[in-house]
Amino acid sequence: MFPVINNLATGRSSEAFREALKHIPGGVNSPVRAFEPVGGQPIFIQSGSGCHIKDIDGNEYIDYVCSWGPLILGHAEPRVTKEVKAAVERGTSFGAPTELETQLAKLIKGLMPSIEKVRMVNSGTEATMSAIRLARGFTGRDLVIKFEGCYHGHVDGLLIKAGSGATTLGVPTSAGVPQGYIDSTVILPFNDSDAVEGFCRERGKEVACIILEPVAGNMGVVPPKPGYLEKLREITRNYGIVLIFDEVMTGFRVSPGGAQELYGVKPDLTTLGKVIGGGLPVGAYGGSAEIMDHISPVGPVYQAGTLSGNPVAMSAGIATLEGLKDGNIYRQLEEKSQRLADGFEKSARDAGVKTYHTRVGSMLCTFFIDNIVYDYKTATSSDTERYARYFNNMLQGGVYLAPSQFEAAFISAAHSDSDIEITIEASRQAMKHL
Ligand code: KE4
Repeated sequence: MFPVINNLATGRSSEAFREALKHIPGGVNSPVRAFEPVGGQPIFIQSGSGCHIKDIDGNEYIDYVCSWGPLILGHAEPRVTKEVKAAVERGTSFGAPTELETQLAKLIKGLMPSIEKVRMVNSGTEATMSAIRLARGFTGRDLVIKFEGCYHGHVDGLLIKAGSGATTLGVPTSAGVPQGYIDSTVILPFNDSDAVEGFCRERGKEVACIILEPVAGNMGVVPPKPGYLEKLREITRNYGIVLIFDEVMTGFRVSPGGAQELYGVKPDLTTLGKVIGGGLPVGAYGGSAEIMDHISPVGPVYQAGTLSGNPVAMSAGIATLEGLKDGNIYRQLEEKSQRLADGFEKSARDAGVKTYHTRVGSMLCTFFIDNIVYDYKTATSSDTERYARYFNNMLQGGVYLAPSQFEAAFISAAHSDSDIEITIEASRQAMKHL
């Protein structure tokens, strides 16, 4: 049965979007939600349960956005919901320490041994912004190396050749970023360690940090080439550069200990978000005590936040990480993700559609391209119009993918075998009707 849903342009979501446009820039509070790159209008969500979301017209979808990664246990997960409700009833915020912050810090440290101390913030952006300031304060150096297509939130100095919505909406280098920031940010191609080695040979002693997504998830999913992360670790050690793994997306997603566990490469600092908030606003950055003790009030690098470590958000994060301790979850995520990736690939092949598929753990991507993808240049040569048609065919088929080629699809513990089969069938139909 295809299409399943056909009131996307005429229903209540359309009215809600018109109303939102009067009050909110683009009608959305984050650009990637706007649907511009895939045409049409965003659907307004009424509720979510497990791996399903329902829009305000009553249409139901199998969700692979999962709030852009946080909901690895699914929507309205019973344990998370219970802990959040209990926390709210004890008071939502005190602006004073609670034991919940220490509890979440210990859970994070237990899963990422490279982290000896961790500071909670309220978003991935705050985490990366703070980690960079810390690296600069710790080294006394100014330059930051980032990679084309990696996205680290809307930090001024990193909105240069950035991925995610910045690339999707055609502004990889944002307006409003002062020249001084641009001069202190060095952009190199992802997955090219020779480029890093060459730059550091000339100016390595001026570089405070290298920040990267160890698995890029904001230009579509682009895994590191074999040996790439190890080489960056060697170069940064040689030049006294702080290596920052931005694991906001990969943390507790690609393995219990994130990409640093999966690839066996320990960074100096790690930034986190998404999963550690379980759907509430939490970010964090952490690393060796030697570096982290440069942060106020211990050291000279200032960083603060009214709601940092908020007890309600901490409760959601703790319940989520505790929920991930179920030994079968990662095995099941791996199996389901592999089956879905195979199904997507076969649906394209059987329809004669040229695609390139990538997957690391339970984050995956289908590029509409007839060659391999290993960096920003190859990723952005994908046929985004074809992706848009595929996205809309899948949406009409009751499957909610990221409304951009340059994002990831996420699988949660709540996606059942039946959901995966239904999704594969929807993809077969969507590919045939491209
Ligand atoms: P937030 O400030 O959005 O919490 O986190 C920024 C961030 C940092 N680092 C990585 C690797 C990230 O993926 C992100 C945010 N990811 C995007 C989706 N690709 C968030 C979605 C959005 O911008 O609305």
